[in-house]
Amino acid sequence: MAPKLYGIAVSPPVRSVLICAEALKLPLEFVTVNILAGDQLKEDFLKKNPLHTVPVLEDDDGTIIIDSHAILIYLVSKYKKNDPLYPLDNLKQKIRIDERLFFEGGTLSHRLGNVQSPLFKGIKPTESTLGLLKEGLGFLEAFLVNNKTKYIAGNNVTIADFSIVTTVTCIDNYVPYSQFPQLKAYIERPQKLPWYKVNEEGNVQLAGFIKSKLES
Ligand SMILES: N[C@@H](CCC(=O)N[C@@H](CS)C(=O)NCC(=O)O)C(=O)O
Repeated sequence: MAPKLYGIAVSPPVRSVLICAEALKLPLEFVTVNILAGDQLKEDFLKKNPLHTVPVLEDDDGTIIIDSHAILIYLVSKYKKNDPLYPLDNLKQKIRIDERLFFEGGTLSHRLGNVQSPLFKGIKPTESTLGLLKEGLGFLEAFLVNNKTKYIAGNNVTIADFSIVTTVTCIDNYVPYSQFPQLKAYIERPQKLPWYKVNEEGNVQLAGFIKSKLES
């Protein structure tokens, strides 16, 4: 049985997992949880994930994982062990990927959430929350400038790119990444790869939603 992925395509972390499945050619059973309609607060879903966030992965043996970064690690480690996307057998490369994933979850997504969650409740971003988001993009620019790599954790695509690309293309609606030259060049690289199409539809839908909220 294919693992079940609970989520909705407008969510960047859900899209990072969809991209990973596409890159691995792994079939997933997609179960829509419409967070815009409050489905994530229903009792059945809260039993799976008390944090009421998507994505959630439920594997066929009952294993439940409630964080996109952990899901990315799990899928590659289980279904394509030691692939360059997440090489368990190469500690130095693996730890760089982990570091970028923790940065994405702990800093970048967190700062995006501080802009986006209030906006969805009708509260516009402030100079301060936008400033922190811009600083977050600046950190990515510094990683790329300092390390001179083509991708965010080295010179090949890894699961860290799946996570960073979906978030940065969403942040673009608030703070354009094109003002950071290395970041711009980096984000354009995966856009040419076959799996990138998975990011597009949900990203466009979310952009429309953000625009309408910013203009209301
Ligand atoms: N750290 C989590 C964050 C997931 C997250 O914040 N998801 C948002 C959508 S992008 C969500 O489900 N929000 C609904 C809610 O908080 O009720 C991950 O990467 O999986």
